[in-house]
Amino acid sequence: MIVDENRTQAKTMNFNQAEFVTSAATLSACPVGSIAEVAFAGRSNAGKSSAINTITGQNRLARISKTPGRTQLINFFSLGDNKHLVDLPGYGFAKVPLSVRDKWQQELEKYLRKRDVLTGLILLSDIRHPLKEFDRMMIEWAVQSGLPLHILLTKADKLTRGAAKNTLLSVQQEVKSLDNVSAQLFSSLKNSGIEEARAKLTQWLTVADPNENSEQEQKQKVDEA
Ligand SMILES: Nc1nc2c(ncn2[C@@H]2O[C@H](COP(=O)(O)OP(=O)(O)OP(=O)(O)O)[C@@H](O)[C@H]2O)c(=O)[nH]1
Ligand SMILES: [Mg+2]
Repeated sequence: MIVDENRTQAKTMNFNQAEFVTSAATLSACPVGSIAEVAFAGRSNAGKSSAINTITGQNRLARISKTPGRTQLINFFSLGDNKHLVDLPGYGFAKVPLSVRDKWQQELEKYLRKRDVLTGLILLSDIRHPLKEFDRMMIEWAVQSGLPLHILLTKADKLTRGAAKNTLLSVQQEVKSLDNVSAQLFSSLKNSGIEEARAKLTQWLTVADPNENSEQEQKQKVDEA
């Protein structure tokens, strides 16, 4: 019996048809009814918003900026079927007033701790400064929380192919012993790494879909009959 996973996954994940839903300043303002979401986290300016645009093939979906601290709210993008990609404010940006930053960090932390439909974290790290202190904290937290985490080493175009590969290998080496932590190269400028990132998102968001399972089960029953 063969279940055509590609067919069902392609049906679920309409990356190109992603739509902006809402910007939430607090956990309680996050959309109700979401059944699964993957959040994009990382230092300010790492390329989170750019990656969401690249993965969805839409240049202007998430706002990007040369000025760090551009994304100041928790932004939700729908992929249909109540599944979402979530663009988080960056951490570690010094120029935002402390009071504002504390508020973000608190809401960010609340979101990460309490959002039970969160099924995975994409951690973006500039390949020229991979895995700084906050990134490591995020990885440690994800592992402790049992949340899968996938690292995008962003702006891979800034290094030669060989240097980028070496950085990837050393990051992979570093996370090798951790459960459900993986890494890949990514460049929004060169549109590279898109398929690998999409595959990870599809895997996480499809597993979380009860309808998808029952659809597969139904198909299985038909095939077995
Ligand atoms: N060369 C290169 N530049 C990139 C890439 N991705 C993003 N950038 C640039 O990096 C800057 C920051 O990108 P954003 O996507 O806004 O970063 P962010 O992580 O969302 O930043 P905050 O919202 O401030 O946390 C922008 O000037 C982008 O054009 C990439 O793959 N290659
Ligand atoms: Mg941003």
